[in-house]
Amino acid sequence: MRCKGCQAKATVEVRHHNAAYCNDCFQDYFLKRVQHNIRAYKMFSPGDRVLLVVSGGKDSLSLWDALIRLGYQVTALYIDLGIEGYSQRSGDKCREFAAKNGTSLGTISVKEVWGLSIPEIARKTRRTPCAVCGRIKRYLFNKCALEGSFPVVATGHNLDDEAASLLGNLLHWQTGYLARQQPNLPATHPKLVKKVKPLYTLTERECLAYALIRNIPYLAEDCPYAEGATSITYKEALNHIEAASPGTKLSFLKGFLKHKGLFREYDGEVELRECSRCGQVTTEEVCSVCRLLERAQKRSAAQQK
Ligand code: Q46
Ligand code: ZN
Repeated sequence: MRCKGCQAKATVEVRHHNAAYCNDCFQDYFLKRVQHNIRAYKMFSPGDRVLLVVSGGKDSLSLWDALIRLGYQVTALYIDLGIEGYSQRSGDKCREFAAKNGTSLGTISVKEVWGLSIPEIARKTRRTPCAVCGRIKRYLFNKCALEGSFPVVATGHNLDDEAASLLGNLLHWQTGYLARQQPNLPATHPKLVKKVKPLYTLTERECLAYALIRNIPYLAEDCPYAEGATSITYKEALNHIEAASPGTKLSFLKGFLKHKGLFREYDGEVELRECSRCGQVTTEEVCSVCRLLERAQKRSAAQQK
């Protein structure tokens, strides 16, 4: 197969675009897609300070690399979840990337902030680690962005993540989530920072190819709690369809975004206010993270008596 860009021998096949590229042209293709997504959804401008949440995996580190190369003002934030072994190894990859690129990395540790790690909070509140983790990560990156006066937070969610999340929301008719699922979530309150996903049209495989070509030191292992997650089942189902009909994942997501207006009426006008304890945005008197942590800390104190 020949490279679509320069006719040299191709190394990466991009089946959903019916194309193949050599290593150099694939990097150009990847950077162009990221740039296009940022512009098409008005995610941020070259002068904006962007807070990028990195996990040590191929997606967020590839995005970090791409944003640096595209000349954006990016600051990375690593959230240490306190997952034994895994968090140390994922943090090491982020630190290695930062050192290799002569850039800095901000870190916030869940255990240092609240005295308990994600698995401990999950155990004490009898929740699944992922349910606790998602909520706490969103809370922390919004807080860090506000404190650092960043107008926008970027995450490394890719096409596979977005298509799987769309499939899950449709299967369960989560109309509220469907109304809000988009690659650019504007700030709807002065204390909520805009959230964007510049990789939303790039597959997991494309991010992996970019990371390998760029020699990015990413962590290849999955979080131990990812096993058995329903999102993985949805990804597998979509991969199965994609193999038989390349391009389905992308057209599924793009078609949804085009017709998203159909779900507008479900984007309930909820009244947002500030949590009476921590000041973060919530719909109730006390935010869900403060309530969760209060329960976990009470149980922790009771067990120590
Ligand atoms: S890190 Fe957290 Fe994921 Fe691990 S505990 Fe679940 S949500 S699987 S992206
Ligand atoms: Zn709170």
